[in-house]
Amino acid sequence: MRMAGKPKRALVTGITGQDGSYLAEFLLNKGYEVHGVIRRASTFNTERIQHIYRDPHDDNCGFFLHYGDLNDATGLRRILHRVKPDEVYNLAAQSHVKVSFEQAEYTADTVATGTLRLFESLRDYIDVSGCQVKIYQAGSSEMFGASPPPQNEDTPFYPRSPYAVSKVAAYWYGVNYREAYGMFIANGILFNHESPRRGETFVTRKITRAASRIKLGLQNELFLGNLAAFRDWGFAGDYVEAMWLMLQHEKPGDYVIATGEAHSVQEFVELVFNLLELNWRDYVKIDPRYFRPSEVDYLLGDSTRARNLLQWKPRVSFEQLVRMMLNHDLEMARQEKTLREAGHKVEPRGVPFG
Ligand code: NAP
Ligand code: G4F
Repeated sequence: MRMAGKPKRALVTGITGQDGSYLAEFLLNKGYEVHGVIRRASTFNTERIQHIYRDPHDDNCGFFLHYGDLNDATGLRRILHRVKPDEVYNLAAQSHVKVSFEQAEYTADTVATGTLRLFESLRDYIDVSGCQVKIYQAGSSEMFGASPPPQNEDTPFYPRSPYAVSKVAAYWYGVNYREAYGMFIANGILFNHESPRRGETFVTRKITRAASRIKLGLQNELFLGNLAAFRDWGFAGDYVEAMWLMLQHEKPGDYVIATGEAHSVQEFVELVFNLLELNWRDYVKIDPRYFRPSEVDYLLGDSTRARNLLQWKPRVSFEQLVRMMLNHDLEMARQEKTLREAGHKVEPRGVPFG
């Protein structure tokens, strides 16, 4: 139990990811002490949290990072005992659906068994310390897979990738640990959410990034896979608020978080290129390499439960989201162009592989 006047303490796995960075910002703004789990990497992987990083030597720092990995139970246990969190947000995952077909075992080990490791560590920590801990588990609309839209909490799961199967396992570990041990575990079933911080190999960011570079003459084509799939795309900043709200509710539950509006990948492409006054058909080429062995055709969420019980609703519309991402990537492309024109040898960040 936290002493009166002390800030609440949150532990976030996956803090270096898109959602982790927005959630950390959100919790810091609410006055939380935030602890994040980061993986050791040979290059910096903290770009998304650079702007909120605080030197641990400063008084009242309030933001701390710990090396850890969902594949390393001993380290997780140590972090729990050191941090003594009030709330744990499990966002860490190998989160790319297409990659999960190439690295199925690794994906299962991180997404399914990794979640189990964390829950087991938490179970023991709660038992030994006597402390209450509220836990958020990052579930996905991919779990619905081939179930027809609209999907809500009562829709059967029909996963279509190793990633989705692993998320279903993690979801059921959450339900089971809630029922077996009385742990406060909330499963968020979040539909696709994007932002200027979205990983560059997810389709939305791949499109806004490439279209911006095409507009400025830095590249002249964009290779994509299946344009016919429909997704319910929202803004990541809105969705992290829902994660927090789930843990403020008196009872743990499972919640769909979605906008209730679906668009095809082709519609996303058309809107982006139209905003840039370009004809997408002149630049977009289909490369079967980006097709998935089994696809999820249509995701459209019904988030009535979250809207009623958590008073959550999305604030950013589809078009606002596209414009936000495009403005960011246009600015990046402008900076790249300026450097090139000044004679600097500049490579685009990363390789367009995904
Ligand atoms: P993301 O940008 O891919 O971030 C994933 C995070 O997990 C990164 O911080 C990554 O660290 C970390 N990670 C990966 N493997 C790990 C491991 N073995 N141990 C510890 N950390 C590990 O994903 P996101 O979009 O923020 O999504 C957050 C969570 O929500 C994920 O669980 C994802 O599956 C789920 N989700 C996302 C969406 C969406 O539309 N964004 C929708 C539904 C559910 P590095 O930075 O070192 O790679
Ligand atoms: O952007 P995507 O890779 O996201 P996907 O597969 O929907 O998964 C994302 O959302 C899930 C929630 O529903 C999360 F759980 C998961 O972690 C991740 O964040 O692909 C969206 C659609 C797919 O139908 C894909 O086949 O876009 C299609 N697509 C077409 N061309 C492409 C491409 N996807 C990618 N990544 N790259 C392409 O070139």
